[in-house]
Amino acid sequence: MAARFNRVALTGAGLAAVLTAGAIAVAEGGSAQTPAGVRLTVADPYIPMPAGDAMAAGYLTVRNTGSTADTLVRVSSPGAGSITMHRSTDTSMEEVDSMAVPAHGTLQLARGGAHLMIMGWQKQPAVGDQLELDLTFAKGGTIAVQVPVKPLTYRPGS
Ligand SMILES: [Cu+2]
Repeated sequence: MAARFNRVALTGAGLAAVLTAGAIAVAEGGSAQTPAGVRLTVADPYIPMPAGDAMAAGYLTVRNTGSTADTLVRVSSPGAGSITMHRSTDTSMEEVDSMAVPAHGTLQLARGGAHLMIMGWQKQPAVGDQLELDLTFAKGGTIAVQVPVKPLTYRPGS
């Protein structure tokens, strides 16, 4: 029994070390000893003002300038009860568990494509408000983004 517990503890320690290495790679970039790893930035986040009070979509672009692919595995917010990841199909949309962020690539959430579905707002959103989204990646850790609520007709760059 004791041996078995030891093994579990060791496994946990190994996992923590891997996560720490990932976090260092994000903070300091690549080095000679570690691969360039995962380097993530988030651009152009916005939420079109929802028509009703039920739900809103969230759009943003995740850029990975590192040489290691990553995966968006969870999105949460202190200001909303439920945030799910959706991809669009020809006729509708479906929830997915994760979204890939390729090495030297982008994950783009945009109108007509993949998006976040935000429900359970703590207060009715208004244009000009900001909602914090916490994006958790399998390797890159969690990035908190302040996402502005924009008019329904808003397009990034306009
Ligand atoms: Cu959706």
